[in-house]
Amino acid sequence: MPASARSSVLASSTPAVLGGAPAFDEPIYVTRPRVPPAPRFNALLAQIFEARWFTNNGAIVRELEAALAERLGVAFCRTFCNGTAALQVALRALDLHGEVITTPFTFPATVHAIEWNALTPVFCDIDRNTYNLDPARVAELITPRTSAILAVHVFGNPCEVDALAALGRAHGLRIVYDAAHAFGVRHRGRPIGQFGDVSILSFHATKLFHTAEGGALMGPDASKVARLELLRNFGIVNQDEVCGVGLNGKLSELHAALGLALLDDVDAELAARAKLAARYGEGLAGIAGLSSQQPAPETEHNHAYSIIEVDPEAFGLSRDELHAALGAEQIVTRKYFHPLCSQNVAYRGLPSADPQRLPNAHAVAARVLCLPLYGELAADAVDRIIERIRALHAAAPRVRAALQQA
Ligand code: T4K
Repeated sequence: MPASARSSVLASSTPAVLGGAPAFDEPIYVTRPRVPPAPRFNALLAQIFEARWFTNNGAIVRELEAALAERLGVAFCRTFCNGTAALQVALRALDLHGEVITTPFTFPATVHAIEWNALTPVFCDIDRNTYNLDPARVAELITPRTSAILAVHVFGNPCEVDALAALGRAHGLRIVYDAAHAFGVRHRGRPIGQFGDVSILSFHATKLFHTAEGGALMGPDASKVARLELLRNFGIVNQDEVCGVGLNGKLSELHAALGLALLDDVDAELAARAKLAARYGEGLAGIAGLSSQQPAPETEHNHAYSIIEVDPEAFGLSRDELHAALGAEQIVTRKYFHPLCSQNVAYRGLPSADPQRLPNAHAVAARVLCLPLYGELAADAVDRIIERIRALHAAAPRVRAALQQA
């Protein structure tokens, strides 16, 4: 039984910051990685040891890539040592130049991959409700220097793919999707990896499907695969020729084995998350000052994250105060994605990083809180988290005073 499910639910309903017992006697993390059945993983390890082949396009990596391409409904899927390297290679493979329009409301890796390719990130504001790039604002930022749009399906919520594709066609731009959060999502009847020129996935341990560390590139057009493979492996063509500035982006056989052993359990993970997400939705409904990301229509969501947005006036506590008060309950929440990438010292000097140009991104980053959600989280733990959020709302003035004194 996972630790979170074992975690005893204590009796007191007085918030811990007001002197009550914490809701949990051990931390409930924002996420926990799923582990595969040991026999399945051990059998793959035995296969690796027998072959004495640990990396460099091994049999397990190839098997995982084939299985992923089929499961994700894409023409190709190639694994990487992490999602960041996959994104670096994606941008390099497309021979981009000049400026890449992107969102500031994302994990730092998205924007770093642009900068590592000696391209200039141009920050664009997000839609206030979906938290994704606003295509109307993107259109205003396109110049002759723009070569691509790097959009993020943030928290697994699909971007406005049709509007972005239209901009790409009209201006001759590449569309790259950071789909790090979007494993298994389908939108308008199509797998998420079929949109854009190429999409990246992250298989970090915090993701619903993972290889401890890992990532992938996937897309609808397999003609790019040879170039991606070249760049993933130092640019080595063969023993007599190296061309292009590649990196070492390979996934090891050990990591691939973890992924292959977990793949059969993804449906169970998705189903469990959907149930818990519905439970959160019902339990939190009607609490003044709480709302959530607007889900894209016609979408099979993967519930990669459980997101609430806190209106400090109506809820009575700010996002940061709720984060701190839940922390005292042993409920570990995250302020994804605060601070914005545009606030990073490396980027804040860019004209597009001016906060006045990014009002929605700043508003969202100040209010969003990510609650614990993962397949093995116990339903009664979700109930207790909801109950604590209600209790903190009910006692908000006293909670605020207690936090200020602490
Ligand atoms: N693009 C986007 C939009 C991304 O979100 C990411 C990564 C990337 C690109 C880059 O992909 P990678 O190169 O990472 O493959 C985590 C992850 O490190 C990062 O992969 C992820 N996004 C980001 C959203 O979250 P942190 O700093 O929040 O992780 P950390 O260590 O605080 O872990 C969060 C919680 O997970 C912990 O409270 C406990 C739990 N945990 C974590 C690990 C590592 C476990 O239970 N077991 C574990 O092994 O960044």
